[in-house]
Formats: sequence, C-alpha cells, structure tokens
Amino acid sequence: MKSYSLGKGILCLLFLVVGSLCSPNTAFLQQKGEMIPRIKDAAARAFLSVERFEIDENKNVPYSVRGRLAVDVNLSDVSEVRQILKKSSAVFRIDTTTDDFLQKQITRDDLGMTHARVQQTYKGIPVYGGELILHSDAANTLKEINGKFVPGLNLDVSAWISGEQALQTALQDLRPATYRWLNSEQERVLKEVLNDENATWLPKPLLMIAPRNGDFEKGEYRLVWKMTIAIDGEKLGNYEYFIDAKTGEVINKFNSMPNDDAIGTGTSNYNGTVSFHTNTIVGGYEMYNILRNIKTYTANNGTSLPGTLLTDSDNTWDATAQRSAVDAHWAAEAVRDFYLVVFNRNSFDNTGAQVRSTVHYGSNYNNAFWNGAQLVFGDGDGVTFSSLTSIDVCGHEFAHAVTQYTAGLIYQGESGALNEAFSDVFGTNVEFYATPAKANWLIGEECYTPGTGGDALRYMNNPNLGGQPDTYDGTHWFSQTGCVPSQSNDYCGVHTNSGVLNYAYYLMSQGGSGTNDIGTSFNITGIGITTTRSIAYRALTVYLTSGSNYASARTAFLSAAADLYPDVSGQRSQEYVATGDAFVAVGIGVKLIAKNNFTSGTIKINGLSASSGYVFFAAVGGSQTLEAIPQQFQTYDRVWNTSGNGLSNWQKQPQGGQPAPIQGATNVIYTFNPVLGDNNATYIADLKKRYNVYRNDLTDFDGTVSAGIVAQIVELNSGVVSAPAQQTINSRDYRFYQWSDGVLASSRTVAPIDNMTLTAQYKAHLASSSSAATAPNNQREVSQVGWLLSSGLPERRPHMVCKIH
Ligand code: TI1
Ligand code: ZN
Repeated sequence: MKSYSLGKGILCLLFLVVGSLCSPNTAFLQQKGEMIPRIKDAAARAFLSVERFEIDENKNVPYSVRGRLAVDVNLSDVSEVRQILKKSSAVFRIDTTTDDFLQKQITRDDLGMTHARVQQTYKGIPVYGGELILHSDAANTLKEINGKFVPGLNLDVSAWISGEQALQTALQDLRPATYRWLNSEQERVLKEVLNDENATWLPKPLLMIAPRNGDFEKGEYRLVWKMTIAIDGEKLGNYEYFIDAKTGEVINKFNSMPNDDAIGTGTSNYNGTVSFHTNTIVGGYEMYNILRNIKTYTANNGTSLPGTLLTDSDNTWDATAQRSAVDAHWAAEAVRDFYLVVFNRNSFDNTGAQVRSTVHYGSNYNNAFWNGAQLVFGDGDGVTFSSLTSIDVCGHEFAHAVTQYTAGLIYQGESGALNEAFSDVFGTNVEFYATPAKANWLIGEECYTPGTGGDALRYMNNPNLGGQPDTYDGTHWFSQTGCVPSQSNDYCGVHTNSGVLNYAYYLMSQGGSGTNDIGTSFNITGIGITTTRSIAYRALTVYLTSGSNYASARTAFLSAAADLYPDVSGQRSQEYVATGDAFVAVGIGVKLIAKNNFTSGTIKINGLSASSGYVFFAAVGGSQTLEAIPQQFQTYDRVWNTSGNGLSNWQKQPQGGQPAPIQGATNVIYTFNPVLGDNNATYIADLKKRYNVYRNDLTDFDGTVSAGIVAQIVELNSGVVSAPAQQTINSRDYRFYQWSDGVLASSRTVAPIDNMTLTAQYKAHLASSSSAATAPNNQREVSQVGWLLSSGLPERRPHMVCKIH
C-alpha cells in the first residue's frame, strides 16, 4: 500500500511529525479556508504543475484539479489509477488505510483523451455519490482529476440487518404497488435493451455508505442497504430506497425516474374538471409541478404559511375540500405559462422562482393577497365572496409579485392605485389567456357575491359600477389631498383609484366613446388585448418606477407603445395614438395626435388647459376637429410649428362662419396642406382669450363712427388698447375717454376683463371761430369739462355748457 515515491513519502512523514496534515483529525484546521493553502501546497507537490485548482470550501476537498498533473499515465489500468490517487492523498484527504477506488468506466473520446471514472469505497463499501474521474490526453499526460471525494468517513461497516430484511422494509413502505419485475414483458424488454440476459428489474439491495436524507452537505453518512424499486401503474417510478443497515430505518427515499411528473385531474370551483401537473411521491401525488416549480398548499383554515402541501392518493382530486386547491394550482400553471409564453418571463422574478399558493387561509376570509413571497387565498364567507381562487384573482395576486420585482410601485396613493390596477389588468389578461370563452372585463365576477348573478367587485369596462372613478379626479376619485395612508383608508384608495388605469387599459384594448367627468369627449378605436398587454407589460417592467403616479403612467405607456409600435413613415402608429387617447379619455394628459409627414388633414384639439399655448401634434389624415374649446378660449388665430414654418397655408374655418369670434364654440376646424418642411415639427396652437373693447361713441358731431363697433380685440391675458382714432374736427377739438371700469385714459394696458367698454367722447371747442365740424352740427352737446393746459400757457377754461338747437 505505501508505495509513495521517495520524495513525497518523506514529505508526508515530515508533515506527520510537524503538522499532522496526513491525519484527517485536524478539527482546528477545518475551519473554513484554513486548510486550503495546505491542500494547495500538497497539490503543488503531488502534481507536476497545476493550472486550475477548485475546492469545496465547506468540505476542504477539491472538486477539480487541472494542469500537467503527471506524464506517461495509463488510465486503462485501474491499479495505476488507484496508485495516482493514493499519491495525491494529501490533496483529496484520502485515508489510504480505509479509502480506495473501484473502476467504474473507462472511455476514450474522439480527441484521444481517456476518462477513467472510479467509485470511492470506504472499507470496501461504495460511497454513494463518491466518484472521481481522471482524464489523460492522447500523449498520456494526466490533465485533470475531478468529481466528489468524501473524506473523513469513520464508521463501522458490518450490517446488522440483511439485504432481504431491508428490501421488505422498502416494499412495505411502498405498498400497494405494481412491481415491474413481475411483468414478464418488462423483464424481456430490459434484457433486450441492455443486451444482457441477466438484467432484471428485481431489486438488489447493495451495501453502501450514504448520507442521511440524501444531505451531502450535512454528511451524516450511514451504512445502508440501497436498492431501486421499479414500480408501474399509478405510482410509476424508480424508487431509490436507503435502509440503515444497522437499524433498518428508511434514511432516504426518492423517485429517480427522470420524469416523475404526473398529470392530475381535479374538480375545480370555477373551471369544471381541469388537469394539471403533480408529482409522484411514495403513496400518491403532491400538488407540485416540478417543471414549472409550482406548489399548492392548504392552511387548513389557519393562518400559518405556507401550510401543508396538498397530496392525493390517486391523482384524481375530486374531493370538495380540494376544489380551491385545484383552482389555485391550475390557475398558477396558467399564470406561469401566460408570462412565459407571452412575455418570455420565467416566473415572477424571471429566474424561475417557486410559485407557492396557499388556499383555505383563515376562516371565512374575504380576500386574497400576495405576501411578498407567496399567493394566499381565503375561502370567503359565502356571502360577499366564495372561494377567492378564480382565475382573475389568481392573476391579480401573481401580478403583485411581478410588480414587486419590476416597477416596485409603492402600495399607497397613486402609485398604489397603479399597482392595484396592474394586478387587475394582468389578472384580466390571464383570464383572457386561460379561459377565453368566458373571459370578460369584470374583476372577481366568479367569486363575488355568489348569491347575486352578473355582478363583480370591479368593472374595468365601467369602473363607476363598482364605485371606482373612470376619470382622474372625477366621480368616485379618492382624494389624495391630505390623505395619510393607512390600512383603514385602503392606503388612500388604492382599490378605488385603480379604476382610472383599469378603464384606460380597457379603452386602449376595446375602444369606446363618450365624455368623461371633466367634459372631454373621446372616441377610441381599440387596438386589441394582445397589443395592449405588451404595452402595459413594457410600461410596468421597463419604464415605471416605485413612485410613479398617473401622469408618469401615461408617459410610461406612451414610451412603451412608441418602442413596440414605432412611427410608420414618420407617422404615429395607431397603437400609440390609441394609448394616448385612452389616457386623455380618463383625464390624463392632453390629446396627442399623430405627428407629421402627412399630406393633408385637419387638426383636432381638445382637453385644453388654461395655459397660453397648447402643444399638440398634427394628425395624420382623417378628419381632425378642434373641438370642445372651453368657453374662455373663444378663438385663436395662430398655429405654428417648431420648425418655424409660418403655416400660412393653414386656413382657419371657425364653425359658424368667418371671421366672427366663436363664442362658446364647440368646434373649429382647421384644414391645412402641410409642406415637406412641416415634417417632424410640433404644432402649437396658441389659444387666446378674446377681449372685446367697444368704442362707445358719444360724439356730438355727426361722424362716420357708430357706437358699439369692435375697436380692437385684445387677446390672451393682456394687451395695450388704444382708443379709436379721433374724428377730425379741427385743431381745437378735445376728447374725453372713459373706460367701463372707471379709468380715464386714452390708452391703457388692460387686464383680462371681458367686453370692456371704452367711452370716447369727442367735443368741439366752442371758443373756436373756425368750427369746421362737419354738418350737421346742430346736436352739439357742450359739457363742462376741465381742461388744463400745460404750464407756461394761460389757462383757458370753458365756462358754460349749452346746447344749441
Ligand atoms: S393584493 C390584495 C390586497 C388585500 C389586502 C388584504 C390583506 C388585493 O388587492 N386583493 C384583491 C382580491 C381580489 C382580486 C378579489 C380580484 C376579487 C377580485 C382585492 O381586490 N381585494 C379587495 C377585496 C380589497 O382588498 O379591497
Ligand atoms: Zn391587489
């Protein structure tokens, strides 16, 4: 055994004396990391050169050593392989008095490399999972040793029970079962497939060293009888049993058949008979979809989570008590598939996190929720709710998980309302995906008030029906002013104000027309749910942030729509326009009408805000109407674009004829024939408030000016107004001006007061001898008017007022 090369042997002996590295009993060194330098040193001595050295730091044993380890090796010779390993005992912490290796397999590949696979033994007994592979290249250089060696074993290897007793224990544990070895056809097939006359399914208990519960990390190794029990029928599987050879206890068991996935069928609350994936276990099935990593539990009407994983003996889940679990498990699969298939999202965290659902949470519990780690469903009290496991509720709760891992919308105020709305939006999307035939825009219709048909908790297509607003700040809007979020106010109405985004989403998808609570009329052509779900998903996952509000939800949706549905030939996509329109319809943002590159068209403006300018995008084609102009914007007359084009070819056509201002107009149509230079410009209509300044002409002369003529239109908020030109009488005429607010001035800057009147009185100076006033001047009115000349000149004061007839 001790056939070390001279140098290495001396080294090891030295260590025995100095530091006892060769002994596995080095507890003080086994602290994480402390032994590693010594093991590396040992590798450096054991091998010619090491290029890469990987070690399991918990176990202080390498799992891959690569380099130019040794030359002229012959791995086909098992004794040489054993020799090599024994020479590197300090590297793997091999105890040469107890540890050894059995040849398992030798392969030679196309590159001329040889791979020798060996099974670790301890006192001659195979160690479960203890396996190393040695690799040599075509030039017989040992390149690598990798695999798992279990060092430090210390146990007695005499069995106290027989293999036969152990087998009986395993069979007892599995009973009843259909044994594959009793099926002669299966036996024949096995012999044929393996081309081995002696091959059989009959279990053969083998003595092994294996860890309790299969826990290699903990490493409580026992002497076991290990066997594979091949079962057909309901329990189909290859069951690996590990029976403690001292105590007869089953220390580990599992089904190793590569696909132990089973299809269960069950009776659901809301979806009739459904099928879903379960896992075969000893004695039955559990609600565990291995492939998609979905587990469904019951809280058994308690509140501890996750509760108990559901099991069933025959995979037909038809008990009444199983219905909610059937719904939840089936729905979880549908939701998981929806995100995977539609968005290529692998579970809520996009890395395949387990989807856990717990049903029967609490007693008569009228809610469902996502607790940050799993889905939880109440049974409902039977009046307000029946079991809250309907597909849209499951989809709603799962969406909270997606939101948590993406936008992270804070669950209060507007961001909380958006969070809730996204849950309804994706809950509904899942409903349309999983159950298209019965899908609708109602939320919770299957479980809400089981005694009342046709109603729902919320209505995406008509939020008002569920007491939710369909307009931002409109009817039912939960005011955020001074609101301090708490559970009792639903964190400032998160389940109320969600109606606004719910409705916007509905309008985007399905279209609709009407007038919202703030008087904005809309008419939207829906773009379909498969389009809107992509836009919404992108808004949620790419643009929204934890503190987003409704205004930023709009821009997030628009950005998502622009990404997914870009301009076509410089024109806004239909999807983009519908997205913008839907937000305008719910009172968010101003109407964005397609952009540019049109050849002809008409502009429509609505949803005006009381600002000086109104920015919009010119529409592509179609009939666009400037409509619903609030009263204070009586007219406007300037439209320009940011390219600086004057748009002189734009023609204003106020409804009701030109050129009169349109008092309270609801429609003004602009038509235009844009030129190439108008492309990619933002068009701005500058809305003006119009002030009519009338001249109330009290002249005592016969004149050409008649009373009540509009002298000037002052637009917007201010402007300088001058009195109308004086009628020339002669050089000594005088004038008198008075404004309707009492100010005396011939010209002034006016404040925005509608229809202000300027009274201009024109008087003749009777002292004049050269009265050249135009006849007839027999209606002269002479008023006593103070007149102060500038200083340095004599004061001339009219002193009488008379009327000549
Ligand atoms: S996310 C969860 C919040 C519940 C808080 C209580 C712990 C929620 O929004 N639950 C949904 C359940 C639901 C979903 C019911 C769709 C019906 C249809 C919900 O809307 N709950 C309502 C009853 C609420 O909490 O006001
Ligand atoms: Zn919710």
